[in-house]
Amino acid sequence: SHNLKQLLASKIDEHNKKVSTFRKLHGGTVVQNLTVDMIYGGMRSLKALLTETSEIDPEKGIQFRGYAFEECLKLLPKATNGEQPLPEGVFFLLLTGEIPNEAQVEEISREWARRSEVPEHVEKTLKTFPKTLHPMAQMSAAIASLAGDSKFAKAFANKVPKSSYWEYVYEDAMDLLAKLPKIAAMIYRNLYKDGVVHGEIDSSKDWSSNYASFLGNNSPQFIELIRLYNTIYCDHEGGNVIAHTCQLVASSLSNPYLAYSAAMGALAGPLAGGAHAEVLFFLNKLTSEHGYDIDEENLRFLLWEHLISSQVIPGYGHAVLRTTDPRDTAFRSFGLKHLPNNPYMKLCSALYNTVPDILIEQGKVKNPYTNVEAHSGVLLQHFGIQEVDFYPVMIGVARAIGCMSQMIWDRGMGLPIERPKSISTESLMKLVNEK
Ligand code: FAM
Repeated sequence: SHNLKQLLASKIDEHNKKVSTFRKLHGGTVVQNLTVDMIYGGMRSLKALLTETSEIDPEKGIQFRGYAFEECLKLLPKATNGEQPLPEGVFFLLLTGEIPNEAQVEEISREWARRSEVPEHVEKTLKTFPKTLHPMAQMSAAIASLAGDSKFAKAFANKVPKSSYWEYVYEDAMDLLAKLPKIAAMIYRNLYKDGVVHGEIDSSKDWSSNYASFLGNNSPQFIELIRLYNTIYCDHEGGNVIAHTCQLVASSLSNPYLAYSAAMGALAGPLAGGAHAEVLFFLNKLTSEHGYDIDEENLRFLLWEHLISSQVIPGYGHAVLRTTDPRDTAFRSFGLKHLPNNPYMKLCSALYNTVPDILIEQGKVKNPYTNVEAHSGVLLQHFGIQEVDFYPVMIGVARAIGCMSQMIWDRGMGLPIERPKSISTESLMKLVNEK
């Protein structure tokens, strides 16, 4: 949308001036010491990446441009008769740092509807894939196959000035976000249903409404869940493998489609996108052996048994956060309101009241409270999305909001190609011995 792009142009300009002054003053300031353990430990807690869109606060959870998640739930515009924020609004917020008004959100909905058509070759390609090909591999391939239409790639070939790169990345980002719901739905319907995505895009509706109906469920509650889901998973600062992959690949000025396709490869890994399913497997295990109504004493016993066999309780604990994830609080209140009688929801509540005390008693975890995955899978199951292999695809649709916002800023700020220095164990030992 025209206005959003203009607003962005002035924001980027302003920000670049601020950064330039800051770097002149502090370019040589030491931020943090690097230890040997950080190098061997997946660079955990190494502050070496720049992400403007969001940041995780250990006490407050994810903050989108400085707004805590609860504030976003309150402040972001809702659909008529809806209670959940429209993800179009969080996209506006991540891009500009401002809470949009309803008209600004509406403009993005219209723009995404207008750009939503998926090229025929992508649809055909998806149809030729065997049903055994994992949905994430299909998603990655479908996104890569959009790269032929990249406006950024064309502009780059035409040697546009570096200062205008972001404008073309913006165009690709808008196109990609517009098409993702249909692509996800095509994968879903091909793999698990009749192979037909029902219904045309309705340009009077919001992004999530169209997405929900493509998936095959038009119910107002499911649409609301999709709005909440996309808002919840839109961004998670920059160091997670999805965002980092996307940023790394795009830093070589590869086009947004290829960068996001690579990010989908990262999300496909069980350590990244597998957690929704882990919670469901755990609930299935409990209920298949003990039914749905497990009394508290028995539940405590089963949880201890599980822990003693050195397994983790999925849906609890966090690497950074030190309190209940506010995003889980939002999922949980959605569940309590819309599916209070769902037997899994009841079991989740029993766990919610029991697990933290047990984890505290066990004395190992840094955070005994729920993370974002504690209820996510239960909610999707309730509305008929039963196929756990598909869950990362849904995260992939949502996370494009954050990854694309940041990519527009990466190019707007003219960030260089990523090229950290690697080191061998031998050289590292030598370096340490010389100290
Ligand atoms: N149940 C049992 N033990 C747990 C635990 C849990 N839910 N969470 C952490 N621990 C253990 C952990 O295994 C470690 O034990 P060891 O010292 O024996 O290795 C100890 O407590 C300290 O861990 P920590 O520092 O508190 O957490 P980490 O930063 O190492 O790990 C998680 C963070 C999320 C990987 C971990 O809490 C976990 O495995 N949780 C369960 C799985 C889960 O819910 N994953 C989804 C995470 C989600 F938020 C996401 O990222 N999508």
